[in-house]
Amino acid sequence: MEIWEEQKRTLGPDDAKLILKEKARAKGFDLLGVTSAEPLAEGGERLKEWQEAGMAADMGYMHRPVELLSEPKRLQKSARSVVSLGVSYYPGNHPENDGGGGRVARYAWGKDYHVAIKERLRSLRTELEEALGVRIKARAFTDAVPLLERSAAQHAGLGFFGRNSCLINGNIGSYFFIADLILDLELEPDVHGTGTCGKCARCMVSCPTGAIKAPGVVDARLCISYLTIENRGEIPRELRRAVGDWAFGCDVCQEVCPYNKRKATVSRWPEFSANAGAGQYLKIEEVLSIRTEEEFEKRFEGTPLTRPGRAGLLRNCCVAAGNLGLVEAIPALVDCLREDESPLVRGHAAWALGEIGGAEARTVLREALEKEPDAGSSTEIELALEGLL
Ligand code: B12
Ligand code: SF4
Ligand code: SF4
Repeated sequence: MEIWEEQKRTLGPDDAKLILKEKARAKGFDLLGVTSAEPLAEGGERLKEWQEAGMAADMGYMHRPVELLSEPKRLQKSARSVVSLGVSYYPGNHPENDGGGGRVARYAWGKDYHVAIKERLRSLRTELEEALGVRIKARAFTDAVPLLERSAAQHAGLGFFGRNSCLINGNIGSYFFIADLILDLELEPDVHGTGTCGKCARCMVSCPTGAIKAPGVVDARLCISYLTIENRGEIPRELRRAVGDWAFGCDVCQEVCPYNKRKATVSRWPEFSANAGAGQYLKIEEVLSIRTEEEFEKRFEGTPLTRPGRAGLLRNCCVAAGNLGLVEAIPALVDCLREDESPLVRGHAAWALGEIGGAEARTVLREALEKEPDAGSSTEIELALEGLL
């Protein structure tokens, strides 16, 4: 132990970083930068304002004290450096939605990134220990631990904050995950990332729900990504039409971004390609027919799509079906309305039937209203029927 401590002291912070950079590149990471473990002051202030404005919605983990999210030393007392890594997940563009599918955001086409990235992060840390001959105390994570990852990554020079609040890198755009290694090793810090959106405001204008309230400020309560992934309740009626065909996440504010149009290059990780997971579109009728948690877990195991849970994903597919006017989905929606154990699913199925319309939808809704035990779902059915008159 003491020998290791001695060796650690003699290491040049630059040498260690070079070795780390080489190894990270070989593991498939596209970006790497270092920042000190000092508090992320500006990010913390912005987070506080965001929380106070209610923009964190019902995400319990985003209501934690600001210090917990903005001070790396709270996560690891001995922390001296935060290594921020970027990995492109860009799997290409969506083909036209000719088959009437539920659209999946690009980051979720393939395997669960938490698992894929963490495996490589762990082996990166081990290889670094071997190369440097020192034992390193580290925390390795992506999107799983309370830390303002975008702020840390901007400090580490990975990019700048776009008006859509995403971190943009001048060479690869914004379709990349951020991963972190908090180390008890002194590494040479990089200069903070710089860049600018210039006069562009395309993301703000294009956001379907108006969720980008000010440059760099996204109100999660309105964001389709929140509504379809983190939200456990209903998708507010007034927002449903704006959700369009998105069944999981949303990419609009990144699709319109000129940095991505020019710079996005396809990920080198096979785990993130469409054929490694759920892919570009969900078959709406197939998802609507999933009745048990076991069936749901089996179908989406190992992908990010398990996050909203069975009822959440069926809710989303109901909304997409309604917005697509998907007549083929009527039988599956009718089954949801009659049989699904979740009032959330029954209520959204009623809404979708109301949107698609037609004599069959009206008959089924009337019949369902007589049997519906849940007050919220009954209201959904009544409103759907009113819209059909
Ligand atoms: C909560 C959360 C969400 C919420 C809220 C998003 C939000 N914008 O706050 C929801 C569910 C909506 C969401 C959606 C998405 N998310 Co998300 N999310 C997170 C999470 C867990 C925390 C984000 C957070 O701290 N929000 C609080 C606000 C206050 O922080 P912020 O928006 O990041 O804003 C920062 C800037 O304002 C910055 N800042 C500091 N100084 C300055 C100065 C200026 C001038 C500006 C403009 C900004 C700025 O400080 C703030 C704090 O860091 C992070 C992981 C993590 N632990 O960090 C992933 C993360 C941000 N998400 C990610 C992704 C991929 C997405 C989606 C693209 C997924 C999708 N396709 O559906 C969308 C993008 C939507 C969007 N435009 O942000 C990636 C982003 C990678 C990147 N290149 O930016 C992250 C980093 C996960 C990861 N490890 O890769 N997400
Ligand atoms: S992810 Fe979609 S809904 Fe959320 S801010 Fe971007 S464009 Fe708006
Ligand atoms: S679309 Fe324009 S304003 Fe929005 S993040 Fe990209 S460059 Fe910035």
